[in-house]
Amino acid sequence: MKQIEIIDSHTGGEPTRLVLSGFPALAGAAMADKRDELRERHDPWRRACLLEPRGNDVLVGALYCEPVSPDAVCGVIFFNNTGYIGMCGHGTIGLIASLHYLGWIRPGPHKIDTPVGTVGAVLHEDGSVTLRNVPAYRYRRQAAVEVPGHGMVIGDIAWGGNWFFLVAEHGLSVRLDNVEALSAFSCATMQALAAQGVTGADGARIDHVELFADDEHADSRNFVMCPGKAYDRSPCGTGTSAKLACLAADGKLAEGEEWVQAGITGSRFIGHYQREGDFIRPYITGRAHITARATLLIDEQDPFAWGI
Ligand code: PYC
Repeated sequence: MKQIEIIDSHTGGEPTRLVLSGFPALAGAAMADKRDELRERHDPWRRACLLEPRGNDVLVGALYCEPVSPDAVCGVIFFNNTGYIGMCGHGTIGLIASLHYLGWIRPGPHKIDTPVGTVGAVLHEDGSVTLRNVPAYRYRRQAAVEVPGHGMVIGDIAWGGNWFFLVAEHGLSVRLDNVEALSAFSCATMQALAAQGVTGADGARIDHVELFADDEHADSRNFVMCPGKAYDRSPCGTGTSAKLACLAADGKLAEGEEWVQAGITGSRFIGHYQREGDFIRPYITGRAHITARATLLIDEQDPFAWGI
């Protein structure tokens, strides 16, 4: 049987499956080239690893790769139930916690190559991790989209390592007991954005929708819908980065000031930013816990060997 070595973790409730070995070797000088090769030539491996019967829709995969830059500890390609995502904040925190669990890294600063750029991560002595994300920015303020069954929805479009549509006025209760309605609304919004040609820069598809509400124990609570129709159980590292970019653009959060972002399950990330020209540099702190170390087996006789 084919074997895939994995470590599972969760960051604020959102799972990450780190693939240590077993996938085909990927050619390419840049992480984006390796990601494209995985997508175009070896996508069944993503499916086998993440989809049922071995996985589920919520899992985010992280393929451990050799670094492409001299000072990075590794490279990583993130993927989910439907395809590939540029960056993943909770996944990077899970990756660092997993490498620490293996004894491959020690507390301190580390660099990681991703398909959208090199990110930094500081592993603290208490096990928490501060991600230094790729530069983030708000692309459009108050963009409008007509969402069938809901009417006109207004939101900001921002890049935080993925493209986000951030909505403050939606009329929904942002609580765990309302995820069905939140999911239906955000999926409808994502479809409407695509259908009406509302995109990120250079026509990029907006594949995350983020809804906000007040929170008693944080500066804000969010609900983040990911591509593939699974919502983020954590506050979403790239989503919190996009939020920081909007707060900075609106002059609502000063450079270096702390922002506590709660997610729909009540877990929290702490963020701040530094200005870098027209961009901001987001820093996101969170914590991951290891949940399993295992070997996935692929039996070629199994009709569902490569996922459902
Ligand atoms: O934490 O950036 C994140 C993320 C993206 C998709 C799921 N989580």
